[in-house]
Amino acid sequence: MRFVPRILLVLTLAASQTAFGHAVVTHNSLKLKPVPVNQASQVELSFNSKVELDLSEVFLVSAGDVMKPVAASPGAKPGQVLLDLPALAPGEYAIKLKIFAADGHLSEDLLRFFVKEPK
Ligand SMILES: [Cu+2]
Repeated sequence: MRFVPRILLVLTLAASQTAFGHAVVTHNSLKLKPVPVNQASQVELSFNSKVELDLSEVFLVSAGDVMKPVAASPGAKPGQVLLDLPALAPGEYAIKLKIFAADGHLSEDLLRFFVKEPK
């Protein structure tokens, strides 16, 4: 039992290094505002830290794992990034992120979303 506190300390340190210093998506507009059908649109992402957009890569992933680069520009607030999506047919898509935080750490994320015909 004497070793348990030390293991917990190591786990806590590892977890905090993951939580701080890396760019993590804290908000994305996909949940609130669905991507419209056959119409160019913009997706808003917020990160927990400043992002180096020049070093980051964003892709739109379509059926069959087809990847297309997506233009990303800084938003008005710190850590905010705007993505320009092309007009999309109904279907399942994902946004693949390779984001460099201001501290130079790379983090990857995949945001899945659907484009649905309005009812
Ligand atoms: Cu980091």
